[in-house]
Amino acid sequence: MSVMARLDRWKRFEIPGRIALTEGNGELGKIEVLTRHSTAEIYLHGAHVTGFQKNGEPPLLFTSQFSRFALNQPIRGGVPIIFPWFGSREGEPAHGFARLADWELIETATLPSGGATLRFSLPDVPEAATWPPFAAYYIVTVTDQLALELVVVNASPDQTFTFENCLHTYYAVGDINSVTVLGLKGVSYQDKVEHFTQKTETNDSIRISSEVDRVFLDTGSPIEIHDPTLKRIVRIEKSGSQSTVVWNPWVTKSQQIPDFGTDEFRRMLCVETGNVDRNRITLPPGETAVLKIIVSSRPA
Ligand code: TA6
Repeated sequence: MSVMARLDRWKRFEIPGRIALTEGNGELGKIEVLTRHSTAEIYLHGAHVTGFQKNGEPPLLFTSQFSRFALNQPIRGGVPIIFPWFGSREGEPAHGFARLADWELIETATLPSGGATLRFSLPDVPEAATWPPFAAYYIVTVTDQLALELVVVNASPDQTFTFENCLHTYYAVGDINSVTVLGLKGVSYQDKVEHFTQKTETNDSIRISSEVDRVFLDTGSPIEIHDPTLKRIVRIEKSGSQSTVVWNPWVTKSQQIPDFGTDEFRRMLCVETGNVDRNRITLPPGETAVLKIIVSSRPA
């Protein structure tokens, strides 16, 4: 069946001039969003936002030129949805099964401001069978900002549901050497580059000049990425999140990642928002957890 034929069942969610279903890379279904202030693109595979760009600004998100676009493979860049676990897990795909699933588009709407919102739901996937029954939704709101909301409902009548989640956002930067990250002073973190050594951030701002893979815990603070090269400050407001992860693979690690260009680390930085490790969520029966980020940018 052709891609467009497969996308047919979502045709009713198209909104002329705002939301269009198209064939993306690798014959995957892609949604193009056009608003008064910005454009965005979202793959149904992983409900993966691969692009967001405000009118008159360079792209806000980075997606690798070497990304795979295939079922059973995560997309490299944009915003992978990490759920229900973060990191590696014996015999299972890294970072959970949500980013590998084809999500269902269940609702679209325009906003009075000229923006658009799209709602996705995670279908029943075989990998979910060993977890308590749950429902997961993802709401993408595109205006002059990008708002992303991962909603998880524990559908079990009697079991708690314990999981990790993370919006593993790849931001585009002009030159990694000149970028600073603000908002993490005084926060303790696990340094994955040094075998999970526990440390505390003492600097007002973080500079990246080698491989960085830090899991900051017990922090609800907003983060800013100051980018003098692009003359832009990116601000990440968050709610329902106690963890922030900062990742740049730098030279050696980049070379080990097959779907990542050797030099691409210079133009990206992951600042990820979620609940991992001791911040994992334990949801009582019938309860809902909402993880939300609002990403905005302003001139530096
Ligand atoms: O969040 C940082 C991290 O967990 C790193 O350790 C790193 O390897 C990265 O995510 C990318 O993981 P992936 O499975 O997408 O290759």
